[in-house]
Amino acid sequence: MTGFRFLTAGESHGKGLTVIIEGLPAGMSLSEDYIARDLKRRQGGYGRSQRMKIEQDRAEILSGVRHGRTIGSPIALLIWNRDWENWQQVMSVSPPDQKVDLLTRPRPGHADLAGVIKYGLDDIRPILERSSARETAARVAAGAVARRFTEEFGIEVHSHTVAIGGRWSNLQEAIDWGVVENSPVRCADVEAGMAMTAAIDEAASNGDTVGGVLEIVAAGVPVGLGSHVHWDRRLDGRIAQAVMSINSVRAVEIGAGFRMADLKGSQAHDAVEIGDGSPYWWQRASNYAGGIEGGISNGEPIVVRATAKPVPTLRKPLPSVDLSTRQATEAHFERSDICIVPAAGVIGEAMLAIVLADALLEKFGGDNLGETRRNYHSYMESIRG
Ligand code: EPS
Repeated sequence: MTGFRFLTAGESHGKGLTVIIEGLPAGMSLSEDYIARDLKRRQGGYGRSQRMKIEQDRAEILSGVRHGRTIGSPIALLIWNRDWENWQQVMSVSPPDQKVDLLTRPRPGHADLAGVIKYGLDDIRPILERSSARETAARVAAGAVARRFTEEFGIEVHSHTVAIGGRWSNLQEAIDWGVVENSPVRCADVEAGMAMTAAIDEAASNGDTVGGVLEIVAAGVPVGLGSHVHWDRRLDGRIAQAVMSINSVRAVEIGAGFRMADLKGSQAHDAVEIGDGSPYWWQRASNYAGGIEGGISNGEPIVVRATAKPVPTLRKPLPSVDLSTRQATEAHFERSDICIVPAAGVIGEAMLAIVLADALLEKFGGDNLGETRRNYHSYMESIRG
């Protein structure tokens, strides 16, 4: 990442989460209210834990913005953890006044066991705190800043839930994003959405959890982002890495993805036709490629799907071992989400917006937004002919 760079810091029950973002041009409008919208969307979704009732995530802008516009310097954001109050001893920066119990029963599916071994610890707590999906609040804040930038170029990034707990959306027609935003599971197929909430209820009553599939769509991406010339410049590779890095994600596909395995060459590609000039003089008959060919955006919507595994923290815990006694036992349980697929869609939007902001900056550069926009418009004019 050379255009849009960001780093997050923070533990799940520490004082808060911070992000530093670098690379955006000066002159872009940005507000805390704008970022708050995506943070709120991330906290929603049927099946979230009690933690979401405690937190009301809001990012304070500490730097990089003056009088409502970016000034070209790094943007620092801070999200306080309201739950910190209840964890002051456990997460105290200085040695605690009281004895704090060690966590020694790793949860299968989480970073617990491999983490304590790797970092040479006798307590799972430091691993759990940073591997928690709480970190994704910081990513969504960074993603909102990236989204604000991509909007300047007419790009819209959305997501919706395709499946939860084996209940699949059957929607054939175009997605109504308004329906998605009003659905408790962020599903465009209302009937399938009801089956998904029932699957979450059933898992909850059994002390279990469910995963699923989410789809992220970016419309309005110009042809020509990314490149075919090196593995690390390919847009599809960059998107796959970004989406795979989201907690719980275990598989990523672009366009027809895994379904390509069953198609013939004559069925799997998108014929090129003479278009009507909106936005180009050519058009595609279909979008099996999911908007990317040869690692380069081809002007069609970018379509990414990801599978999120069921949350590994279980009220009815799986067998584990105790690291202190070396006896067989059950995994640790504090509290847990039953399903995070709707939230994972919002986090996926953030990661896709970040990759697109990075690729836009790489292609169009610019130290102020006017310069970036001029470069973009002159390129678009030149390819429209
Ligand atoms: C999360 C906060 C966490 C979990 C969840 C995501 O809060 P706590 O650990 O205090 O309950 O709700 O984390 C996980 C699903 C996980 O596996 O770590 C959040 O803010 O999204």
